[in-house]
Amino acid sequence: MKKILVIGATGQIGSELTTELRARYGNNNVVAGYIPSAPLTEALAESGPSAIADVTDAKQIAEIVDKHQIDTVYNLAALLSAVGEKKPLLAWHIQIDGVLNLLEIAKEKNCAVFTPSSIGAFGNSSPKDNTPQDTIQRPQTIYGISKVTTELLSDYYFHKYGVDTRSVRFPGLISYVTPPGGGTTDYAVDIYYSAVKGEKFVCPLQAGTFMDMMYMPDALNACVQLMEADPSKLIHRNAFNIAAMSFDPEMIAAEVKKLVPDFQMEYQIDELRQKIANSWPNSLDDSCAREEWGWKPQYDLTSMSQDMIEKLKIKFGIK
Ligand code: AKB
Repeated sequence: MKKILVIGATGQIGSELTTELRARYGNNNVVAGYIPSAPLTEALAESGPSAIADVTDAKQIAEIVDKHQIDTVYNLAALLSAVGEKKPLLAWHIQIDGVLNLLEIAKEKNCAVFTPSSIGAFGNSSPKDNTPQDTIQRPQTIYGISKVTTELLSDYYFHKYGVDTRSVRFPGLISYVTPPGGGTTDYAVDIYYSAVKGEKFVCPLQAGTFMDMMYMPDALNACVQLMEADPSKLIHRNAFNIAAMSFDPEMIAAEVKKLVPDFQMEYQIDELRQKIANSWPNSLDDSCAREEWGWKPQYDLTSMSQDMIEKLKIKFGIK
């Protein structure tokens, strides 16, 4: 049985991934790593072991790995794209120094490592449509720079030291459980919350801004499926393009309106987010992930919207 540490277990992905991993591998085999400024929920604290795990503190991470005999680390600590632009040095510290700490520990203690990359690892000079797996990556944000560096380090530690590094380039992730914070794709989560609460949604991105998005259950499956994949089949050790759907604000608003007929949206453009979104791909080519480890998403915009609205109504007790 695997012994897993999730760093960033209270974040948007980590909170659900920790629960999913505990269900698959047993509660006691998954340590929820968190920092005091983002404390554990009662559910996470009570369902299995936990530890303060600041990825920038190498000694602390090494001690957790030793104490719990960890063999696999999911590292989800990150500042997302928009907030990273406001705190670039902190983003660098967490996403470069932190990743390097972890890879050194993984090399010494023989752990597999998953640190996600993102569509943010591409930039203005990357092909916009059906962006290939291997292409130009010159991002304009510190978030993107840190993700490209993580990809290169993952390759380096795999080829030089045999560390079992695996990763995906996540699109915008949509979930009704833990809200994201400080991302460029967050509008595609916020829109559902506004619709269910009967509020007018103020969209920060222009109509016609296309980006790849994914429903959280597919994202969680991607993490687990990739970490379970036959290593001999994996040609890419930096990060795989994965995709499920691509839409712009008009398309998601139309889908929401089908389910909440009174829904209304207006535009108030956030310049920083718009600039970042303009530099990212419209859609990714995920054929390498499909071929090398059988990636296949379950949700499209319609089925995701139905589930989001249904689950949010339950969450807020709305009939
Ligand atoms: C963000 O918008 O910063 C993230 C991402 C696409 O990596 N959701």
